Amino acid sequence: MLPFLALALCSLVGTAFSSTSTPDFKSRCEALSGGVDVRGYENISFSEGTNSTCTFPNPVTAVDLCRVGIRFSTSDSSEVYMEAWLPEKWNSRLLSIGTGGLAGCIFFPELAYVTKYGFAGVSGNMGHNGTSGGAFLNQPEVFIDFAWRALYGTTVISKSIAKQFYGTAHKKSYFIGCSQGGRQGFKAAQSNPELFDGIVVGAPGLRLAGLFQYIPRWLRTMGTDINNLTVSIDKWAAIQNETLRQCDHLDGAVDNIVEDSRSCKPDFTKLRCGTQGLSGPCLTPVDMSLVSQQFESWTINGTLIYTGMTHDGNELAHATTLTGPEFRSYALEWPRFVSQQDPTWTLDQWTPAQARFAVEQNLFNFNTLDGDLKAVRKRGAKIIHYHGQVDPAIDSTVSDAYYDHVSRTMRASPQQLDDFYRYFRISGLGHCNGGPGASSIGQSAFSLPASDDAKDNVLMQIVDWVEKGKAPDTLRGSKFVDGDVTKGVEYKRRHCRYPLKNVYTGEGDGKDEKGWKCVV
Ligand SMILES: [Ca+2]
Repeated sequence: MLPFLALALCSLVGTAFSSTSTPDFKSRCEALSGGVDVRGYENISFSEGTNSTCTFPNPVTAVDLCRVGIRFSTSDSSEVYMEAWLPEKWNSRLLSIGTGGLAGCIFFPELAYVTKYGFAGVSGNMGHNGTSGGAFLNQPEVFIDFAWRALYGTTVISKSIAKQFYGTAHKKSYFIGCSQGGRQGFKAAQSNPELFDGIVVGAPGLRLAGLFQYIPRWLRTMGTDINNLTVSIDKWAAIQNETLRQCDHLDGAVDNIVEDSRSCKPDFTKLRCGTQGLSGPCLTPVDMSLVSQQFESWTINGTLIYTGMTHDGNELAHATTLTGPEFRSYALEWPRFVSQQDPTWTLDQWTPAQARFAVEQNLFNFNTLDGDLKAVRKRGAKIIHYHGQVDPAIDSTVSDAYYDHVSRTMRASPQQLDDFYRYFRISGLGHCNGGPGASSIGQSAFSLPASDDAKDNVLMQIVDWVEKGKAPDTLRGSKFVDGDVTKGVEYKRRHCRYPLKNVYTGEGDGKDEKGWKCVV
C-alpha cells in the first residue's frame, strides 16, 4: 500500500446551500464554513481551483446541496484544491470524479450531474490550476499529485468530510472518469484498491507518455499545417471512405459504423495512383508507407511506445486531431515540462531516443500499466471500462491492449475477469463524449442517458453491480435526434463486452436494437 505523504487539512474555503434548504441543513453547512449560494445558480464565481484555461460551462444545480472547498498540502512544495458537493438528499454514496487533459480544472458540470442523483460528488484540480503542464517543471511533488496522490487525498478527505457533515459514514465509494480521468481510475485500482467499491473508466490514458510521443512523430512526418499535410487531408478522407467501404458491412449493418475495428483490415491498393477507374485522391508509394506506419504498433528497441491507430472508419478525425492545437500543445508540453525538463524545447529537437526515454521514464509509475488487479477482485470491487470505437484522441487499441495485459498477468480468462472487470467497446463514440453512434451511456454531463434506468445509464449500472450483484452483460447507448437529448432518442444499441463483438441480424440499417447480438 502506498503511503500518503504529508497530508494536512488547511482550510475550508467556502460552502453553498439553497435558499429552499431546511434550517438544519443550512446550519450544518454553515458550520463547515461561511459563504452562501443558491440552487439553480448560473453566475456563481468559480475563483478557486480553476483559471481561464478551464472552459467548462457553469452548471445549474438541480438539487439543494452544501458546497465545500478545501485546500490541502501534500508536501512542502505542493497542494491540492478540491470541492465536495454534498446534496441534502444523500444516497449514502460518494463519487470521485476524474479530470481530463493534463488536469488542473474542477469538473463543475460533472459535480452538478452526479449530485442530481444524490451522490456526494468530489472533484479536485489534481495539484495545479489550469490545463497547462507548466506546473510540473522542476516540481516532482506536483507531478506526484498529478500521477496519483491528489486523487487519493481528495477521496480520503471527502470520506471524512461526508461523515462529519451527514453524521454517518458513506456506504459505498465510487469513481467515474474518462481520458486522463480513466487513467486516474485505473491508477487507483492498481495502487490504492481500498479507495473505491465501483469504478467507471473511459478511454483511459494509459502509457500516455507514448501518445505524447506519437503526436510529435506524426507532426514531424505529416507536418503541422492541416491544409498542407504530407499525406493530404483529402487523402485521409479517401482512406476513411475506403475503410468504410470495405469494413462497414462486416458487422451486418451498413450504417457508417465499424463495430469491430480489429476485424477491419482494409487493402488500400485500390487507392494507388494510376489505378484504373480511380477518380479521387490517390496514394503514392511514399503515402502508402507513411499511412501504414500510423496503423502499426510502434516500438523502439523493444520498447512499446504506442499501440497505433485503428481502422475505425474515422481516419479523417484522427488526422485533424493529431494535427490540431490541443495535441500540438501536448507534443510540446510533455518534453518541456516532464521528459526533457527543458522549457525551450522545440519540435525540431524531437528524436526517437527521446520518445523511448519518455516512455521508459515512467515517472512515479505514471504509465499506469500494472496488470495485477487481484486486490480489486479480492475486496469485491467492480470495474466498468469503456472506450469509444471512433476515438481520435486516445486510440481504442490502448484499451484492448490493457485488457489483454490484465488477462495475461492474472492468468484469467475473460469469463473469469467478468466477475469483477468488464470492458465495453462503444461503437460510434468518439473521445469520451459525442460521435456518430449510440454514444450516450450517461458517462458524463455531456453524454446524458436516455433514462435513469441502469440499462441506459452506466452510473446506475455500476451501483447495481456493486450493491445488487447485477453485472452488465451489455451497456446500452443512445443516439439522440440531431445529437440533442431534448429531441428524443433516434435509436439505441447494446454494446458488447470485450472480447465479444456486435453483429446485426435484424432488418434495415441497424437501428433495431434487438437485431444486434454479441458473438465470439
Ligand atoms: Ca456497420
